[in-house]
Amino acid sequence: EDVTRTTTAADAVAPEVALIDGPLVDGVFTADPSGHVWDGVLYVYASHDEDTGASDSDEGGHYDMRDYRVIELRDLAGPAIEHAQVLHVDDVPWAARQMWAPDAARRGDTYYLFFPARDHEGVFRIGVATSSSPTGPFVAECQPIAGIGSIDPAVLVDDDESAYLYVGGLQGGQLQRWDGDTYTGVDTYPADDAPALGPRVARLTDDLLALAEPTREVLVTDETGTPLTQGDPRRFFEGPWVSRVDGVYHLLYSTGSTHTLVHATSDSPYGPFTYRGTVLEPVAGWTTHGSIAQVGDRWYLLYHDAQVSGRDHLRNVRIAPLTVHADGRLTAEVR
Ligand code: FUB
Repeated sequence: EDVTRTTTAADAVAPEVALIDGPLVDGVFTADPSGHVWDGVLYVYASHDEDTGASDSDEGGHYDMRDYRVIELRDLAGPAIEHAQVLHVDDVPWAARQMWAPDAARRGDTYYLFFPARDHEGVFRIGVATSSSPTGPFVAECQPIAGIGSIDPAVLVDDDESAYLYVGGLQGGQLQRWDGDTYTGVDTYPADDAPALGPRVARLTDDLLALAEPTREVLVTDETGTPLTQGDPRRFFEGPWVSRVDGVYHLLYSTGSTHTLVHATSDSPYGPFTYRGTVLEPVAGWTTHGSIAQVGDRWYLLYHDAQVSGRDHLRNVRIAPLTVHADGRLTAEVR
């Protein structure tokens, strides 16, 4: 298989900046984009969706991804370069299947790929792999990161170089089976009128390979400081992502069954975060998942949808301009 694939340049122009219109890459399904700008280049770390024949289930068994892709954008108008052979499940000793949403980080000359996968007992764990190149290939650590599980890792490297690892996803993502840092194997959801289950966060060690502290739950509240309840359509479901915008920490996440990408703000990477509203209205397909990245002086949303395939588990990564409103709200301009 080719290691790289290239799309044609953009055929649509946003009001101020030319952007690729439509999927960033053709001929391959990609999802769960995590965007990072390093040395002026936008790198998008993505799941690689495939139809392996795995059966559909409430636990997302048909999201049966086996490897990751990196999409490199030196110009937002294109072309986009897709790098394959970044990390494959067969090269991760502890992982059995379902390489779900990844993220990446850089420290010094080393690039880190954080990823979830089910282990050989069917438990979602978080792994880390390293490379000397932002486009891999990455070499995985032999064991998953101890003291943390579930899915959808996202790493914030703060201005003081402290790095925080966020994780979490309900239902197929198994967050409801964790009691703190212990996997119980039992689905335990709060009552609809009780505080919702939040994602978890912990600071990473300086080498980014382990937790420096136990995880803690990230609380999301309404504007009065009252925790969102499990029955609230705005509550957390999966896909946590934290970025600092104008000095404020923004937590993006998917609300799951209400299919909306929303955000909440805080003055601390640990929260509590105050719910602020919708970033992206529901897209085609059951899942929604996004990240934001600043290129030059403008912010962009990376997201996916299932518009091309019409099938929930075969998605395409896209980019849209993001407006940072004067009151701190974020909204994407999807055309
Ligand atoms: O891609 C598999 C799962 O779907 C991700 O981990 C979730 O965030 C959702 O996008």
